[in-house]
Amino acid sequence: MNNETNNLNAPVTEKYDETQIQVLEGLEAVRKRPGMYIGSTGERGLHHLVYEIVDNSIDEALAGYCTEITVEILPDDIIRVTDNGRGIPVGIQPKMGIPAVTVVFTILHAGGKFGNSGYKVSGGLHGVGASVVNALSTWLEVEVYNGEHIYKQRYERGKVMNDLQVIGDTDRTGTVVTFKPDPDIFTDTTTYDFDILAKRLQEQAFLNAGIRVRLVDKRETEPVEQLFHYEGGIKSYCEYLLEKSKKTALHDDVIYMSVVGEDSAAEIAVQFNNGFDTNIISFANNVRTIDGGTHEQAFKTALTRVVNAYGRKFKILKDNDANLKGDDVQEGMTAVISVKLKDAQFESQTKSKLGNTSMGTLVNQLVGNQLMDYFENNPSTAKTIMDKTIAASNAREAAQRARELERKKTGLNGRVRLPEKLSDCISKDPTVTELFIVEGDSAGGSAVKGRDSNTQAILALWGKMLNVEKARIDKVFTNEKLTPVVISLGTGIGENFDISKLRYGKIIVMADADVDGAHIRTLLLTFFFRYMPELIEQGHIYLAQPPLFKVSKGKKHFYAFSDEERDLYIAELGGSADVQRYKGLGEMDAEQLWETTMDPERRTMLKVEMSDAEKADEIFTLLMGDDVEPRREFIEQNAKYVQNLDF
Ligand code: TTJ
Repeated sequence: MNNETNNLNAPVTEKYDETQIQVLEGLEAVRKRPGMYIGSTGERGLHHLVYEIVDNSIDEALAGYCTEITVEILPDDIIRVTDNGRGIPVGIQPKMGIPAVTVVFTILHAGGKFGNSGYKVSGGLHGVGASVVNALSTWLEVEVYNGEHIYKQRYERGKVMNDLQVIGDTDRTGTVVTFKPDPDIFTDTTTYDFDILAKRLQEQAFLNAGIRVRLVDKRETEPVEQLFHYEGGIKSYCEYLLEKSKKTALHDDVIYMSVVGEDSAAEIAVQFNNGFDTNIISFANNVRTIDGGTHEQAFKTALTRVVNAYGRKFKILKDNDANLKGDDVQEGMTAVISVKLKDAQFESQTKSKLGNTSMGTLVNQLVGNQLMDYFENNPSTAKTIMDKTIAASNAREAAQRARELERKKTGLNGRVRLPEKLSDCISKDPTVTELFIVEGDSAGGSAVKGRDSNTQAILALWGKMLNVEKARIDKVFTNEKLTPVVISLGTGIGENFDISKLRYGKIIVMADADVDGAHIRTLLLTFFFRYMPELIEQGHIYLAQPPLFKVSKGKKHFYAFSDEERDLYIAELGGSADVQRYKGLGEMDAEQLWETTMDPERRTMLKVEMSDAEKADEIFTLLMGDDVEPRREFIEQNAKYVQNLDF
């Protein structure tokens, strides 16, 4: 780089004129389509201007010549960036015939030509440089301190206002750039947000260990200042992220790995905590790669491989144990990955995914070598990480088994498929819908025919099988018989029970008025109590009351629900009445079932109430026994007589 001082106040040459025309056309394009160069003209774009300038100072720091960068927000939201680097060269650039510093600020895409870090970012929004900032500023002034003189040049909306001038002498070196974003461009806002700038500058300080980055807000009378300085670099970043997460580290030292190649470099900091989240933050050439890419992928793959290899080598993993998975290793992990490379390729829509395969190879080797060494040299940390990973793996497998069991139990496999034995109603409004759980297929058939299909659904259960099993209630719970009930209700079961998903407001158990019917009622109530107590607590469970007798004479008939009632009707009809005893629901036709048991206008039902859950549990336990009588008593005690239910 030609760094000689020329006669800066010499008359403008012809060549200067030609260049100037090109320049104006270039920067005019930036002002016409600012979004193409800085992404947006909103708040993001406004802040992007600062990053574009600061990136130049960071490059100088990477080159090893700059240790301090100061960003000031001055009154009127004017930005000033100062560094203590070598200063932008002021000598005449041979090709253009104008000072290099003028080229930097007036020629599009000139940014990067003067940074000699070798890692300049190509593509994307980054590295378009100082000329774009200049083009989008009402005015911009640059001062260069080269250890001898202070040089200054001013631009307005990208146009050179004066030749580069010497304005004084100095023994210091550095660059000062001051600019005012153009409100004609940034029409949303020209107000800077301290926190937005702070976050980005802090990130840059973490990524460039040792550098001092200061942010000073001078807009108010009392200036606000923050200094970002981390000797630990990305190790400090990891510690900072842990602190922010409020989790506890599982090991004191952050694991750090780094490699510097010829045209590339990679460094990784990792720490595990007692939480469950994974936080991986990756960068390429100091640019955040939100979508990851080759560096991040290689890190994850190599990490999993090393953890498994270590586990096998030291028999922490048994021969027939399966390999630990990436997700298990990464649980509760914070990692910062920072890579630098020539000709970085950025992919994905947002250009925030690193594509260079060579970087995958480098990171893979880095982790493969250095992490294994670290584990072998720090066995207690290695053991802690192994234990955490195995715990995560066990938890994941247990959760998987539980999900499968749940699916088996409820038959819920993603989308709900209603049971075959359910004849659903038309309405989906649980404030009006009812589910009749009916014993036996033939009764089920009558119920389906007789019902009001608008609001009444019928679930036919079991048939005769249950009688064989008698009181083996635990078997009933675990086998498939209650599955259709759970699916029909829609609530799920146990831990996953959700009453808001209940598909029917009334669940009516309709069983025969005999001992077997009582048995079935008890089984169902026990099931509801154990697995869906809210259904009982919130008054959703009812017992249908089918008649025991039909008393008829000629065209007249009455249904009787007790012996006393029967005798009453016989007397009323005068002696020779015909008495039919219903042994089961199956003996009634659809019409009869409707008018005696199902019609909301005429039916009688018992509402099951559990005022004292603890006491009820005891009763249920009692009911598990072989005696039928206590069960019948229970039903009588816990069912409240309600007529013509309408609530
Ligand atoms: C380039 O190589 C020769 C010595 O100077 C190198 C250089 O350009 N250094 C440099 C540029 N330091 N700081 C900058 C810089 C600082 C700001 C605030 C803005 C811009 C555009 C560049």
